[in-house]
Amino acid sequence: MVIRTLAAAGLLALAAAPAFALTQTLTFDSFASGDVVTTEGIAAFSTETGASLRALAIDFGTSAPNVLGAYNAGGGLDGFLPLYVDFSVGVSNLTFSSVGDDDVGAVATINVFTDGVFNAAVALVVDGVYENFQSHDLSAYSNITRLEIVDITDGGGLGYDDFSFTYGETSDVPLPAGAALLLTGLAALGLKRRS
Ligand SMILES: [Ca+2]
Ligand SMILES: [Ca+2]
Repeated sequence: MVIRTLAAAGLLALAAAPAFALTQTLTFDSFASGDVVTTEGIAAFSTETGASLRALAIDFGTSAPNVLGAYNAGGGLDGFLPLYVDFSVGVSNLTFSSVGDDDVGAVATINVFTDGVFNAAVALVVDGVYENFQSHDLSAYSNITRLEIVDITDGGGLGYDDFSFTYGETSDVPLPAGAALLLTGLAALGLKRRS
């Protein structure tokens, strides 16, 4: 009876335990310049069929040496190609940088998908200072599963870097293991009480 009450209290405590999150920042800096990038961390990167995304050594002074750039089927750098980012699990607190902006204001559209469905179209706004990393904050959205950066109009196109996010906030604790630990602990408590 005592154990059962303790177990119930313990399970409640487990359920109410603060959720934890892992953080990843994808920098493309572990690639050699020119390498094709399809995945980093829990993200998959893609663009139009036949084109590719590559790590590109352009030192903008922030996250050296590489940024992510799109190359067309002919092998030429083409910053107007769309960028698609798919996350293997939903992510939150997402920020990323665009680089190489030449124009001022909204120069692309970010389609945000959450829990697998389209949620919002957000303007990608830049300051026109080519050398600056332009940070974009999507922390208003939780459980982002896909980003599409499309309709790029910036002169010469854009590059990207430093996708940072958290994930695994719901529960990454394997329940059987957690429950086993809990029960072991409670059994020990029960034994102590009896002695
Ligand atoms: Ca980088
Ligand atoms: Ca540009």
